[in-house]
Amino acid sequence: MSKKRALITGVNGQDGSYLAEELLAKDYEVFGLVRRVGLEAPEHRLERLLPLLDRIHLQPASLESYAGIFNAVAKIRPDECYHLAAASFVSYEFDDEFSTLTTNINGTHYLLASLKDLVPQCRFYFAGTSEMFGSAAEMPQNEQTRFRPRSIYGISKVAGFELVRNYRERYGMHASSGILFNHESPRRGHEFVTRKITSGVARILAEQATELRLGNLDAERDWGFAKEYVDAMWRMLQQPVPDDYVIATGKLNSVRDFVRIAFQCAGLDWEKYVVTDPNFFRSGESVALCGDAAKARNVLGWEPKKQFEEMIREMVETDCLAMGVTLPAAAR
Ligand code: F7E
Repeated sequence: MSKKRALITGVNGQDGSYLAEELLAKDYEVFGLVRRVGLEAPEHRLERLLPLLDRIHLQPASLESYAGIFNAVAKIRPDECYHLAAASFVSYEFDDEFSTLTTNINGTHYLLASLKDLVPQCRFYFAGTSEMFGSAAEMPQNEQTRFRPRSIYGISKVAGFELVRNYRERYGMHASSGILFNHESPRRGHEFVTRKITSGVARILAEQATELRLGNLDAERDWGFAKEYVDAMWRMLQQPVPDDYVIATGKLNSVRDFVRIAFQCAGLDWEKYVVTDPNFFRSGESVALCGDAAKARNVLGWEPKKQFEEMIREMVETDCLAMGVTLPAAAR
């Protein structure tokens, strides 16, 4: 039997690289959509994919071009498509909200329309987000909770979510959305607070920095482990019927909690190093969102396993290793 073909957009991101690994381990043929510049300098732009480059196929295409997406889908003819690519940093939105909206909405639309015309039986996953809940009126949030996005990014994702539902209902496509709460790992981008903290700890330990500047330490998030969250994506596409699922841990922690544990892992007292900086505060951000993943547990058999502390330690250790420093024995 021929291998299943999976297409991943955003394959060089945190989630894309974990998903590519998982699908290769399941014997899929994996195709990743990347920007053309990525192919010019893979060692810089496709860093997370370096160990996989000889086992996956990379297809250059821009999410901003319908023709490019259509041609890529026509060439690959995937059995499963995981649409992870997006402008995803919440607080950039006010720098270029027009581009966040157009890229995220059109990219999703181009992909769905191409799949419908070329391979309508292809199963489709859309990366929704807890940012769609925004200032949600209830806690915790589940699949029935009304969306009230508070960011342009959240609005673009609500539009994508509705496109997916529309293609599912109107054209009978097997299209599902995951509503994923924050998920982190040693592969997280440095602009997000968790990686900023763990790499900051490593720099301080390596004596390359003396402080770490952060925004609101009281902000709370439901943080899970990214590798487990991509497994939930795959599970959604193996269901007989498409549907939408919240993926979350159901536990809230503050940025301060994350900071304290990360510095503790390095045997350091965080209060000596962390400086709050108004430049990193966000106005009108989402309230503390906390997910109820009961449906994913019951239908997909999915549940989060890695503990918050364990994930932070893994992130700190990886960043320290990259800086050439080891954690002090007492803190290990
Ligand atoms: O912020 C606070 C910040 O940028 C987390 C994306 O994957 O998850 C992510 O979005 C919290 C916020 O992620 C700093 O105000 C304090 O309350 O790591 P973040 P995010 O905005 O929650 C959702 C689910 C997505 O879908 C997104 O794509 O931390 N915070 N001080 C800070 N945040 C940053 N970045 N930098 C700070 O210095």
